[in-house]
Amino acid sequence: MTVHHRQATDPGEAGRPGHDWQARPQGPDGFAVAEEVAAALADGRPVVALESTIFAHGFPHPRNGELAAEMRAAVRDAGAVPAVIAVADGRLQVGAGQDLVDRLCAPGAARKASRRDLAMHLAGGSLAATTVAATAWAAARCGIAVFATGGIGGVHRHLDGAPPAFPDLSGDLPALADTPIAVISAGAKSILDLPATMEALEAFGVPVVGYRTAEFPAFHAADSGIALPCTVAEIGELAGVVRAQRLLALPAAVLVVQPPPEGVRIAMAELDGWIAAALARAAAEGIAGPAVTPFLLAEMDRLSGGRTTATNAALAVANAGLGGALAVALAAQPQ
Ligand code: PSU
Ligand code: MN
Repeated sequence: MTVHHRQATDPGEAGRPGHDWQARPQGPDGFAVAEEVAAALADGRPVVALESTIFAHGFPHPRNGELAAEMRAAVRDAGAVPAVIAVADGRLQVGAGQDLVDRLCAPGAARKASRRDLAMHLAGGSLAATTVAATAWAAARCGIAVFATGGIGGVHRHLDGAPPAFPDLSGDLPALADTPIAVISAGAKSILDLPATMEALEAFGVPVVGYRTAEFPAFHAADSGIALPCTVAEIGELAGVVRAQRLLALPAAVLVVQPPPEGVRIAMAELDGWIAAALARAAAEGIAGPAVTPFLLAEMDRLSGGRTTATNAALAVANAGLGGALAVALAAQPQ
């Protein structure tokens, strides 16, 4: 492991998990945990949570349903059980099957639920896809140690004029601050303000660990120019960091980042034009709140002739695979 600019410390013998959210294989109240997932959790076998907003709001139909199947397959290939999380039928569903995934993927069918939206969608019986914030929280609550996604939400850029009194800051950031789970991502999208996002992660106490990269990836691109505090080269080292975080009973997630696979990376210079155009259109159309991220992703897809979506799919599948490998390593040598 390379700890940049800091002295490496030995976490020592891993102890008991410090946080007081016990694994509850049957699921806490308000949850419906799929039998396969519940059985794996009860046996201490590896499970990887997957978010549903990436399918319902991040990809065009029908590519979204295919991606869901590919991500689940990548988790299985690594030796772990996938658990897609969503809100349906008045419950937090953990381990959604293809039927529910298909319902979520139908155009316009699902709402978007960040952590603060969960109660209203549960109470209202809505069909809702969970964001990074909501998925991480639900997974940790069920005792799932690893969650894989594409990119996390962050601090949105703002265009011209005076900055808003409070930035458009994704609920993902404060959720990562107090949700003990490992989150695998390709960083945050280059449509965001990446330096501000990294500052926020630091302020919120979220460790960011590069898997085979010393730079914070910019989602479609490998290079943001932002140096990471810590890099690991092997799964065992990564598992060591996650165990140390638990040993210390720290409340935050461990954010694991890896760049998109080599063949599908897009140069920042090429992305910049699409980003500027997408942001300008969002501003002109008055897009705000939770609609911003889905709008920008769809615009980038259109402007790039589908290239950003292809990159997004490839990195999401790669992250699911890395999540599976990490879950296997953690399960092999539990606390
Ligand atoms: N990044 C992507 N695709 C996505 C998202 C992020 O590449 O679909 C979704 C995730 O669910 C993330 C959410 O949690 O967007 C962030 O939205 P907001 O900025 O409104 O919190
Ligand atoms: Mn927002």
